[in-house]
Amino acid sequence: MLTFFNDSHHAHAPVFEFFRGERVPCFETPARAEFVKARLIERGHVLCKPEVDSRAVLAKVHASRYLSFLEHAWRDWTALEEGNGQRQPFPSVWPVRSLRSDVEPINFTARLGLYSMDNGSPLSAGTWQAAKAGADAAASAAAFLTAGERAAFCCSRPPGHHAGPDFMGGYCFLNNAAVAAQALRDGGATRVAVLDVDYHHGNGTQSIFYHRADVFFASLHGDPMTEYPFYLGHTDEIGEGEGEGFNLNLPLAAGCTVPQWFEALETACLRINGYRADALVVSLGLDTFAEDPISKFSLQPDDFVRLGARLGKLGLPTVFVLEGGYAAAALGTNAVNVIEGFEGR
Ligand code: SP5
Ligand code: ZN
Repeated sequence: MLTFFNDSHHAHAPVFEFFRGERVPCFETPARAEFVKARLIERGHVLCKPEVDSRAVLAKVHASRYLSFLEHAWRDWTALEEGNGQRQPFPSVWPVRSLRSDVEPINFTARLGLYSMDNGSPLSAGTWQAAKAGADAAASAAAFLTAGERAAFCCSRPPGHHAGPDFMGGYCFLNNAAVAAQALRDGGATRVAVLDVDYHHGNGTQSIFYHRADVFFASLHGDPMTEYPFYLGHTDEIGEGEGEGFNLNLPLAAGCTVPQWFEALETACLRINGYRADALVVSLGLDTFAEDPISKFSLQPDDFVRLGARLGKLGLPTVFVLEGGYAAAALGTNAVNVIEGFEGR
């Protein structure tokens, strides 16, 4: 399968995140993408560099004031104080209910809070460069599909599905899956389905397309009553306005069985068939893996082959976008298993 790899992913390398009140090493590391790359090469897949500039598409899925903040965040942070280059910025205040989010403050930390859903998405020097190259990969993959290619895989990090119209969160900054879906629409696809199989609900992607009928969003994920991102991903979220009926959430209990997971996958696939999509974007989180350090589903490496095979049966031009998955050393095998299941290898 044609694959896109953004070499500048290395530029995004924050050192620590907060976890249960402690500073811990980041779960979302550069090594993740390198493990996937190594396995792709080993299995003979073609690696391409992203060459399409996603800026025009980004402007359709993200707010312009958010994009400008993100592009200049590191410059602004390091200009604040000597030594900030060696420190990570974190938000400490958020405009929750009754506070204003229409006015952008001047204070850096206040702006960071305005554009963040959590304190778990640390920025580093090259965050914008890495995230932008990941979005370029998604746009490049979509361009190849528009030109007639059957499928493409984007091995990009940071991930994207928690990033909403105007906020970062959950290690995500730019919503690569949304970029792929929008680019497919712009390339002439009438209806695009986005299927999110990451352990965590794809709140960002859902929000971006919630009022639209031209992009159907379906997600299977850990129940938000107990699992991140907590505040979205319930079954009664079916879309709004024009988008009503074009959003499907299938929350599953943390600790659910593999057959239960595949049953939900089947439900999502049947709905995608009913939607008569002409292209598919898969938010491929691999944190459903049994050994994942932060998640509670129990898929085994062979189950990823089965996942790929089921997706292949949909018979649609497909862009795979890598999302989560934190058992880094197993990511290569699990990602390639999906691809090879899809290809019927
Ligand atoms: C893209 C993606 O997978 N983002 C996930 C972000 C999750 N961030 C919050 C992590 C909280 C983990 N709680 C784990 C409890 C493990 N014992
Ligand atoms: Zn995840």
